[in-house]
Amino acid sequence: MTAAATSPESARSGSDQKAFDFKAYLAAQKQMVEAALDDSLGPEKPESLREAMRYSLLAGGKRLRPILCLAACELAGGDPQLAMPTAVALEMIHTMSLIHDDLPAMDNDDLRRGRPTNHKVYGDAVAILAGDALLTRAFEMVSLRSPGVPSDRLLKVVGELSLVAGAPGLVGGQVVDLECEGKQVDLETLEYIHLHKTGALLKACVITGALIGGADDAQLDCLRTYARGIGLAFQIVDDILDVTASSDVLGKTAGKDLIADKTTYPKLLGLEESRQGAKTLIQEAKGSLAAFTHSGAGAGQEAPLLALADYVIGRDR
Ligand code: GRG
Repeated sequence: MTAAATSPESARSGSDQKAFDFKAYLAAQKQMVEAALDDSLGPEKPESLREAMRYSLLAGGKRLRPILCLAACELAGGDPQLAMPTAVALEMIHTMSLIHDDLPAMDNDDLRRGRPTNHKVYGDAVAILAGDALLTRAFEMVSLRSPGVPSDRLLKVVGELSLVAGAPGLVGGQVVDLECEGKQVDLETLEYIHLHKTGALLKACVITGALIGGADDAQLDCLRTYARGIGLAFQIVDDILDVTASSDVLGKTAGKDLIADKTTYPKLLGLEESRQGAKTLIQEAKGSLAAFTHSGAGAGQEAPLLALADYVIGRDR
């Protein structure tokens, strides 16, 4: 498929969501994101580090995070191309977290995105350093490689990324997750883990995209509600897929939560109630976009975020 045949514009017809061709939109966005990711790592040295960074960054994946960032920028009335370096940065942070999560000292996994995990190929030390280099490159993408974006907006984006990558986000969620292995965990703690480990980065995708697009405070509030809903729903679906899907389809080891004796939504609530909970969160998330439907900059541009919310719950991997 050519980029022209599947451009985001050709995927949308006016503001009518029924006429929005999500499949074409997703394919076009993914293609653009893949190209930007490929461009983001130049001919740097040492070659061994570059290879390890590229191995995981270009290993495929749904690219949901960068696509959310671009869609939120557009919804806020901005040019999504201006948000591309930040979209790449978010995928770098995500990839770093996967590399570190798979290490023997953490989840100790052999398979990710359908291939051997980074440390299985390059060794633990290089995997740790490749993750570190991706994390720091993410900040470089925003602060030094985002032409055309006003610096006050970039500063806010840097702030969001530093919060999400650190103790108030991924690291904090991961620590509590590790501490809870093999223990009885209540729903409140489970929600804490997922809002930090998974939800925080998804929220940062939406908020940074909207910041670059020039969203005002009221719009950012609506988008925070949207992002919280899809973030939690995403993780509930992840827990469900861990017990219902195969490793082949997932591209990572299925049944891992059971093996590690982790508390999950299906374990606490059962499969059916978990599915229902995810559905409710997605309905609420979509409802929070109502403010964009008829007024303001970006009105009529909510179709991608509405469809992405449905994608979160309908995904099979
Ligand atoms: C070192 C700063 C620093 C942070 C790392 C390891 C860690 C702290 C956090 C773990 C975060 C983590 C791996 C959460 C799981 C999130 C999740 C459900 C990932 C799967 O995302 P998908 O399905 O994957 O979007 P693809 O491959 O499609 O991108």
